[in-house]
Amino acid sequence: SFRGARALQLTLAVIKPDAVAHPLILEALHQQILENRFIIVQSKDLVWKRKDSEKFYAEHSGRFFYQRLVEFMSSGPMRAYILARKDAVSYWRELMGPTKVYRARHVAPGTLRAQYGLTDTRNTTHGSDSIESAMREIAFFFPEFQAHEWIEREEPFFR
Ligand code: RTP
Ligand code: MG
Repeated sequence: SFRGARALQLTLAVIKPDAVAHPLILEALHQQILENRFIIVQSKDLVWKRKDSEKFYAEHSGRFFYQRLVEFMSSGPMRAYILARKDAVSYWRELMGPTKVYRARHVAPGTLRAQYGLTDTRNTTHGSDSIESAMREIAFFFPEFQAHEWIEREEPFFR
């Protein structure tokens, strides 16, 4: 309905290099996106240069895990998605589960990180943590994407 379409929200989801490296895990994660009724607005496979990685994670630059995070995220191909859904931002983060894999396995065993995560750094997926982050991160991964045009078009498209 008209009202329902208005409630759609965008988020940025990324399948990280640890998961893309394993075709069955990549496929399982993609399947989870579809089963949870996200609309895949755009997706692409890409590889980061070290500079991209450093820029994206600049907010963590002082942290002890920064170097290995930056190295890991530029170590091989990943897949980025612009996803749309009601409450997309929080819904995708719920599906991913806690950042730390041991914690995910303990408190949220059904989540993506609990099922497929390897370590606290190699934890399968990324998801924007707010609507503002989503807009910034979508622009980082998809500089050509016109979020405002998409939001205006969604009404007639989903009516
Ligand atoms: P993200 O930003 O990727 O959605 O993850 P998050 O909010 O759940 O976690 P955050 O604290 O923002 O950390 C960003 C990414 O850094 C890696 N990390 N490694 N102890 C570690 O080795 C460690 N802690 C965090 C993870 O890849 C995490 O997703
Ligand atoms: Mg974060």
